[in-house]
Amino acid sequence: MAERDADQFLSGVIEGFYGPPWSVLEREEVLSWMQAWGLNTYFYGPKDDLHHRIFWRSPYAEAEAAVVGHLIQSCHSRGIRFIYAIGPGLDTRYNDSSDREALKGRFAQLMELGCRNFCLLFDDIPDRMRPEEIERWDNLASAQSAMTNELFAWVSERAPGARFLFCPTPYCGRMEAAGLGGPGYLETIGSELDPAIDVFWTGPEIISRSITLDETEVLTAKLRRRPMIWDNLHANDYDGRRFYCGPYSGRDVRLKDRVKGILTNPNNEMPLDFMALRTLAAYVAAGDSWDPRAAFEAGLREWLPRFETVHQPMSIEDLTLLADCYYLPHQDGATAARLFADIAGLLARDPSEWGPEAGVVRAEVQRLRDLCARLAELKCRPLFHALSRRVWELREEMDLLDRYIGFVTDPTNAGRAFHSDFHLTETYRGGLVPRLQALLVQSPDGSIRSRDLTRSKGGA
Ligand code: GDL
Repeated sequence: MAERDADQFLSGVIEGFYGPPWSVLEREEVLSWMQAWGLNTYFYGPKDDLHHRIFWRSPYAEAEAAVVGHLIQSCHSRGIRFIYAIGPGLDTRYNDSSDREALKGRFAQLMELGCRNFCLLFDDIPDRMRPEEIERWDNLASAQSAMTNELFAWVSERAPGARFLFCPTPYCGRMEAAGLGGPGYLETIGSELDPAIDVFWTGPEIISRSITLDETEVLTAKLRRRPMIWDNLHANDYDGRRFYCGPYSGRDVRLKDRVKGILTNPNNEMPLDFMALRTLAAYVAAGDSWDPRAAFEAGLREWLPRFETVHQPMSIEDLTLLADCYYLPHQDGATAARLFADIAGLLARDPSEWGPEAGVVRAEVQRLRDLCARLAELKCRPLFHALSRRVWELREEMDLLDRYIGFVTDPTNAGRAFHSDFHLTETYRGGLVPRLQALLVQSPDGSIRSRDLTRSKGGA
């Protein structure tokens, strides 16, 4: 890796989600994309690799070590930096030297496998210390800084110039505002953590719609260094019904000059990460201007060949519609937003007032339903498997809408209630979770209250 490793802007991928880690083949494909598109860093931290978090003290058994070793070598052969992360925070004892020795043991094993760059993650852990730790360290930030500095010094002796990263316990604006980690946590990190260590930040939220230059400047002053962005924009581990293939957006192109790097923690389903990584790479390569929609359209043209089917070919318009339905966490893509508005506008009116636009909306609905069904014909089966369960649900809804609009526009059905044999209670939108979801209702302002209370207050 480059001599002045410490100065390089990091761009790339975090395998850092909850859920099944990627397979060897999936990682190889991600690396080949990264290599082709100029992303320089692969960050290994899948929450559910048992040795990453729950059993962080135990080294890998031989076969597991071989898998990680292969990944490290594969990164290096492609000129991609590999960073290994451990999350000891669930049960670490900050003033127990045997825990630090355990970490050194883990790092030593990884160094033998060729790893040089490391990270200690303290995200998603209890922000408490034991009484004896409080007595010694006073606050969590000091305890974590001391531990991280010791490990950084240990690694630096053996791998001079290697990158070392740290994820704070409050890693976004909302957590900081809530006082997670205790008062002055970030300022303490700023003053006590070795200045050569990079500090992660996910933006104002865990999943941040935007990350502004002003917020970043304030943070930089507190941390006494520019942050490293851990971007969860395309992460979907928190909602298995969705995935995101919209463009990298909500980040001014000048943000690149204000941070140490941008690493994205994308969808669990690797075949669905093409757009997340392609558009991040385009953003990293962009000059003074950044047009997310143009990057999206260009990315889709590159993605389209993967949608080869056994029968009717998928057009760029088809793929745009599909991708617009699964765009970004806070936003539908343009064609999906239009379709939703058309459907909602129609259903908001009494069917007796519907005119020819009902037929137009119905045709749009049928088109999306048929498109979803045609995905079963994809030649790339991993891509179909990744899409299948999510898109199934969309198809069901389109099918129901088609049947409903068809029923109510048929004058012979006047006065009759609509039923669908394909949408029966209990097997359609069924199960405990949807029933639980219906009990607490969330308003657009984010407030949540009991459905029954809402009804009685509203007099319904
Ligand atoms: C998180 C976790 C991350 C997870 C993501 C999205 C960080 C630093 N940690 O809070 O592992 O995938 O949210 O659910 O982001």
